This record gives sequence, structure tokens and C-alpha cells, in this order.
Amino acid sequence: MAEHNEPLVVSRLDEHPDTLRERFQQYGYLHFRNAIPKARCETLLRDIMAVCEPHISADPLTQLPVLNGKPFFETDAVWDVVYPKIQALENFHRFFHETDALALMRIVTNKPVFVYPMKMARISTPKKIGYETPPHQDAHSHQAGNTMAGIWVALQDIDQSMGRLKMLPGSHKQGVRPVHQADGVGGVQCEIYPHETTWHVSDVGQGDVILFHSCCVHKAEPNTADKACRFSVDTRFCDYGAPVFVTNLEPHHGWRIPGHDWASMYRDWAHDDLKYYWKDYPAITDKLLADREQAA
Ligand SMILES: O=C(O)CCC(=O)C(=O)O
Repeated sequence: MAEHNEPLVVSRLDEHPDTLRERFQQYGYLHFRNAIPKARCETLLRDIMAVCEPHISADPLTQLPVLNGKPFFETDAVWDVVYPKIQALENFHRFFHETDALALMRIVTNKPVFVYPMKMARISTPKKIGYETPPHQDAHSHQAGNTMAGIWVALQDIDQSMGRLKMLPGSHKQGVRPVHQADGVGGVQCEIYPHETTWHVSDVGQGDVILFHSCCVHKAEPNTADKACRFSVDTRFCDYGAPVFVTNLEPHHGWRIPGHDWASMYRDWAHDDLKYYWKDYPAITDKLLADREQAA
């Protein structure tokens, strides 16, 4: 089925929160331009790039990340070496606990926010075609209740060649879908129905944010650039007190990279306030929430 692209619908922070929440329910996502200060994105981008050396480094002319060796994706050997170093960056985790990020999440929850402990950094390297993030719903991957949502932040300007994030508008309205195995980040892809041919996608700028419903289908485009890599970060959140499935309390990929646990990640942190901040969260569950909703 041929895909048809339309631009992301742009929302503004000065719009009434009710209007924004209605749009979120209509499309399954909200896109804000320049919603996180560029300086903070730039600092995090530089910190992440520094731990990706020598595999990725700053282009001498543009200072943007470029690939030096072979392309790689999540779970490749190079990625397994650099990812624990990225995860150990205190400011990567703190990024999502700053007031501006929390305010964005609160637009969706309309209640105090719980930020999931698991934080994700994405590196899309060029020429790894077929291994980009397949179409999926986070409700499945995070076993989420229906009030969980995602926040995705562009750490740099991202154009059409660099593996943009693409949303399937309105796809959250049909619940959690069946999945099958797929190559690429996450390893599964969900069903797309025949009438769903229109996707929303745009070039985004450093500091642009996409908030998405746990059932909104999304995927990444392939990175077809010559050398440019794409860096973004994301996490999940819900209204404080909503059930959170227990695996979301682990570091991303802690389940498969030996020694990649909170204690090792925290070793060089300068502050203690965000260490194990979820320990007293009242609604940690090991019940399969997405499956339960699907069956309901
Ligand atoms: O940035 C990407 O490639 C994937 C992001 C994503 O799928 C997510 O945040 O759920």
C-alpha cells in the first residue's frame, strides 16, 4: 500500500491546554517546535557524541555528528559498547525532569506527572537501511496502561535524509494491535490497516518535541544520508499513580547488556536526587496491562 506523507500538525505552547488535549485525542500526537531550549539539547548532544568517539564524531565543518566506521543499530556490538556510556550520563536522565519537559508532559496528563525511569537515546546511523524503527505502539513495548504517553526530543535539526520520526494520525483509536517480528529497533512491528496510508512527518529542528499516545503507531524513516547520524532522546510518562509495568524500572537494554544496571550508571553522578527516585511509586505492577486492555 503506497504511503502518502503530510506534515506534522504543529501545536503551540500558548494554545489553551484543553485545545491541545483535544488535538492529542484527535491525532494521537502533539508536535511543538523549539519547545526545549536549544542550548540544553546542544549540551546533551555534545555529551552523547563524546562517548560515541571514535565511532561517531563532530564533522569539522558543521560540528554535527557523522559516522566514521561501519553503520550500526541498537544491539550491534558497537552500540552495546557506547550505549551504557550514554546511559550513565546524569544530564541525559535529568533532561526529562526539568520544569519545561514536565510542563509538556502535563499538557497530556492534566495531572501531576510520573516520568518513567527508563530513558532512551536513539542513534540512527546512515546506510543501515531496513533496521530503522518499525511501525509500533508503545503500549505494547512498555505494557502500558492507556494514560501512558511518550515524549521524543530532537537533539539536532533532522531533515528528510536522516531518519525522521513518522506518526500515523488517529491510529491510537483502535486499541493495541497484533504484532509480528521485524528487523530494526524493538524487533516487532504492529499491524497497519489497509486504509491507513497517510502518515504525518516533517523536518524537525533542535529542541522540537513530539508527544504521543501509547497506542499511536509511529516509526522512523531510513537514514539515507551520506555520513550524518541522527540523535534524539525519548521517554515515557503517565499521570502520577497510574500503573507502571515493572520492566520500565530497568535501564534501557539493562536486560541484555551484562553489568548495565543502575548502580553502574550512577557511579559518577554528582547528585543523588534522581537516583532510584521511583522507589516509592505506589503503582508498580507485573500485570500485562496492554494485553489486558486488548482483551477487554
Ligand atoms: O527515534 C526513533 O527512531 C524511535 C523512537 C520511538 O519509536 C519511540 O520513542 O517510541
